Formats: sequence, C-alpha cells, structure tokens
Amino acid sequence: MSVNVTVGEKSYFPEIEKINYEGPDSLNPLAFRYYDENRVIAGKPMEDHFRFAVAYWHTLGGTGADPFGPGTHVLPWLYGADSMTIARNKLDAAFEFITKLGAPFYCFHDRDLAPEGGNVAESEKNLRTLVGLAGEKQEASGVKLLWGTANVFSHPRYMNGAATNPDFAILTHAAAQVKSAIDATIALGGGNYVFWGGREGYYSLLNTNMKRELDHLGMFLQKARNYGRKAGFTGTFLIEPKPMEPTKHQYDFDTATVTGFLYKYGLADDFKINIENNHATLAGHTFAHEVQTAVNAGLLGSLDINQGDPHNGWDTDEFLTNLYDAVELMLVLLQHGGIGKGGMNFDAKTRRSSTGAEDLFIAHISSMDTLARALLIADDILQNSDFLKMKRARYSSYDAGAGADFEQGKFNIDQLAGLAAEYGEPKQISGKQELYQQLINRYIK
Ligand code: XLS
Ligand code: NI
Ligand code: NI
Repeated sequence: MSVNVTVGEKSYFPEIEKINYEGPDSLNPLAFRYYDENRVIAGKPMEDHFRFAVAYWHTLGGTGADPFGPGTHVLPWLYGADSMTIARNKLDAAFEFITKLGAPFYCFHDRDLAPEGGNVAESEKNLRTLVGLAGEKQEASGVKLLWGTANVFSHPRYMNGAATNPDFAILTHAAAQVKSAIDATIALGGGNYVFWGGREGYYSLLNTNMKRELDHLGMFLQKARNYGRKAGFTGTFLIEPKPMEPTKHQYDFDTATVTGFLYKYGLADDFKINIENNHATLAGHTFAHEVQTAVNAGLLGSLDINQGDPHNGWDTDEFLTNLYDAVELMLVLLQHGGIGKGGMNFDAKTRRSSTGAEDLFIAHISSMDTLARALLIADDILQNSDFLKMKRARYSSYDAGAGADFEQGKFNIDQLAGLAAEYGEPKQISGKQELYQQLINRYIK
C-alpha cells in the first residue's frame, strides 16, 4: 500500500519528488536501492516487515543544537506568527516529508504536535486542535500513527522526574499529560502507546527513596493502563528501556530489567517493550541481544531504529547504516515471526553539520535501504545456508535420549550427577563462532 503525497498550502520540500525504488544499480541518492515496499520476502511484503515510522521530534523538530551551540538546521516550518501557527506549518511539513519518503507510519510526543499552553486546559485544547488536523492529514495520505507518547521530561517542572518525582503535584501534571496523549493516540487510531522513562531515574541514592519511586511508577502505569483500556485503547502499551541519560541510573535500564518490572507490577498482559539500538549500546548490549531477550519473554513490542557511536558513551541517535548489525537484527526477527503490530521508528537525527533538507531524506532512505538489504541477506541465509542446521546441531544432545528426558523434567539433581559419573569426561565440541561469522560475511553481497 503506498501513501499519497500530501502537500500543504506551501511546499516545504519543493525540490524533492516522491522517492521511488530504482534498484541496486541506481546511483540516485534520492531513490531506494533495496526497499521495494510491495516485494514479497519470507511470505509478506517488505512494507510489513518494517512498518517504518518517521519520528516527529527529530525529523521535524531537530535543529542540530548541542551543549556547545545553538541549532544549525534552518527548518522553515518552525518560523511563524505564534506557536499554533508553527504547529500547523510543522504538521504540513511532516506529512509532505512522510509521504514523499513513502513511510507508512509516524510517531509523536504530545509537545511535538502541539505547544504547551498557559495551563492544563489550554495545553489539552492545543493538542485536541492539532489531533483534529492530523486526523485529516492521515485520511488524505493513508499514513497511520504507529505510536503516541507524552513528553514528561523537557519542561523544567520535570527536573526530578515525572511519575517518580518526590513531589506529588508534579506527578499529577504528568498524569494530565499522559491522559490527553492517550486520548490523542486513540483519536488517531495509534496501534501503540509508548512510555520512555525520560527523567524517571536518579543521580544520587543519598537523596532518593528508590523503592518508593519505583512503586509510584508501577502505580502510575497501572492507572494509565486502566484509563486507556476504559477509553477504548485496544493497542499495546510499550516501555522503552534506556540505562542512563538524562539520569545516571534510569529505572528502565534494559529489556531484562523492564521485563522484571512489568511482572512485578502486574503490567505484562498490557505492556510490551520498545527497543532502541543506541539504548542497547549504552546498556552494554547489542540490538539483537535486546530483541532476542524481549522475544524470549513474549514482550517484543516495537523498535526505535538508530545507532550509537561505539567509541563514546551517550545517545548520538545516528541513522542506522551498519549493515552487519542490521543483518543480525533481521536474523532474529525472521526466526521469530517479525515485528507484529509494532514497527521501526526512526528515532535518529542528522548530524549538526548536515544542514540540507535533502540530508533528511538521504538519512531515512539509507536506513530503510540498510534494513531492506539486511532482510534480503538474512532471508537468503535462513533459506539457503547451513546456518539453522548448524545451530540446531549444537543442541542435538537434547533432541533424544537422556537430554530430551531432562527437558521434560524427568531427572532430579541426584540422577543427573549419576549420569555424569556414567558419561565420564565428555569430548570437546567446538562452538565454531568464526565459522558462523564467515558464513554471514559470505552472504553479505
Ligand atoms: C530518548 C528516547 C525518546 C523516546 C520517546 O532517548 O529515545 O526519543 O523514543 O520518548
Ligand atoms: Ni527512542
Ligand atoms: Ni534514544
């Protein structure tokens, strides 16, 4: 299904035409070389393998500002008579960008879409107005909402956290925002609703009652879930782990931590996990590890697609172009049934010195192509190589005999110890990691 190009009163990307698939030999940087949305791979069209989404905050709001200087990206839609005019212009630019790129989904925070007002009621009104307009854009273009979320970390009031803030009054403001962001997500037919921790975490245990803060977070999420379900939200709630930044100890450290949290607070039936590659890197994991961990728990929800810099320790949110990592990711996804009702959201920004509108398109195209190419490679590996056979053979001692009985729970520790005495010292079996790596490289072509 392709989306219809939707341009507002004035075009913000007049030099850019709809991006088309031109095939691997194309030298056109503004064309897809691998991402061919309708091409069927492993039983479904490419589009459904990825469900690509444009992230409103980086792509429409990212000015390139960093701690050492202001923004360098001149985004014409961010200039206007007042904040609501700017929000409307931004919406026009967003849908022109998304539809020219041909991404089927987008994601937003409440404050990306509409400005904060002077009080809660005004903020809610602003959001409702923009939700109405976004609904019209979705209708005209066929673009859908992958997920909505609330920004409960930028406003200074959230400096000590939102749901984990020691001040109850701040928690109530977070509740007001989450409530209307859930309403917005329902109104726009969003399939998922995300909670990224933001400032839910701490810098020093000296001034922090960690147990109490975590209980507050658990309670807050239960109440948000109850509200969403009552209001008719049938999609999935997602938690996005991150180990550090902005706080030193973020509560949603990684997939394993969040899995434990979801079970402890009775949330595992309604929540799944939104995994971001750069957050995995910061936690000392690979993206594939995090995705596999979520799969194991039955909690894989969605993905934030980007990559970090392995040489530094913060969230650089670069566009994913590392083909090797993408192949590992696609191998995990293809073996485990794919991304389901989640998608792949480009939580990534162009570099501060990449100042052209064209750069925004090239960045998304490159990532989409990296993943599409990785899909083709991973599918080829699974269909035509010994990869799966080799991996299965490693565990063949559990396929029959005493190993299979162990898996059935038929032995106690005494009996297992008896078997050890019977077997004597087992002969070495090589793990052959280098052979697997050689095989992957053979298929990257
Ligand atoms: C920040 C997070 C954020 C979430 C949405 O590091 O990745 O962008 O995806 O709040
Ligand atoms: Ni993210
Ligand atoms: Ni991030």
